[in-house]
Amino acid sequence: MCLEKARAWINQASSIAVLTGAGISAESGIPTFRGTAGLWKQFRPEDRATPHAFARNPETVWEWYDWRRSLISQAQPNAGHLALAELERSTPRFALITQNVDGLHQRAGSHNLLEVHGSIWKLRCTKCHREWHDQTVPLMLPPHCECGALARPGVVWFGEALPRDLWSSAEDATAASDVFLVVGTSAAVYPAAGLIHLARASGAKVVELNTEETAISAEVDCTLLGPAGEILPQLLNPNAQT
Ligand code: BJW
Ligand code: ZN
Repeated sequence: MCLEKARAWINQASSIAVLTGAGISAESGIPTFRGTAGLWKQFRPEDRATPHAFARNPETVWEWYDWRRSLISQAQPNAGHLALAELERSTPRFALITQNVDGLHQRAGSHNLLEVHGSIWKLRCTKCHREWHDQTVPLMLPPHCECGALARPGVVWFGEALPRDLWSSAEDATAASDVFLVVGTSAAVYPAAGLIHLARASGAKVVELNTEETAISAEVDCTLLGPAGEILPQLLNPNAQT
């Protein structure tokens, strides 16, 4: 049974890496991107999450990000985020690689966190490239840098490179892992999804947690089907009932 096998692999592991996606925050009330209730059913990625969309219409893009900032500011980390923070405390080498920009892993107490798609709480100047944190909700739109130029959300849009140092740390942690957990991601977006292939090629046991089967289910060692907020505590808490 996957739950028992995965527990044994985790207990024996000295190095664990985890890749999370929007699904881990779904139980906190934050919409995912794909699927029937996903953001991409309402908005086209080309109109909201590309440099071209921002250049064409910064106000519309900022309104969308400001709405999401407001939603996230009212959300709380759930049992899945908390279970991963606890796993970090009990694992000698641990990295949490997240595609999420919501900051809920930090708020749950995770430290060795690699936000490979950036953070919705960061702003970046389009001219001098200065980056800063701003938790104001709502923002005065569109926000500007102290140099006077327009600011953009500090996230990674389609067609943009992931932050180089973070990405190379994510690859190193993946390649070094004995167990690689893939939580709440459709594994549709690259290069992040490529970490799953890297983990397998490096000999890690790969365990997927998702409410449904995904593009990578056939390639992983086992898949645990169910909500991350329920499955992660069951998997990681040795006293939990199964
Ligand atoms: C639950 C649950 C519950 C629900 N419990 N589970 C190779 C092949 C094909 C294409 C490419 C390729 N390499 C690059 C590309 C192009 C592109 C890409 O991948 N396109 C594909 C979509 C076709 N990639 C890029 O453009 C990337 N950049 C790049 O490659 O640069 C190259 C370059 C190099 C050098 C110079 C210049 C360029 C960048 C990708 C950036 C993605 N950005 C976004 C927006 C971030 C900001 C924001 O939030 O607004 O990132 S798009 C969006 O998708 C967001 C997410 O992080 C990302 C992944 O989504 P995720 O997290 O998997 O969410 P969902 O909704 O897809 O899935 C949720 C899952 O949860 C589902 O499976 C549910 O079942 C599950 N679930 N409830 C557990 N309770
Ligand atoms: Zn500036």
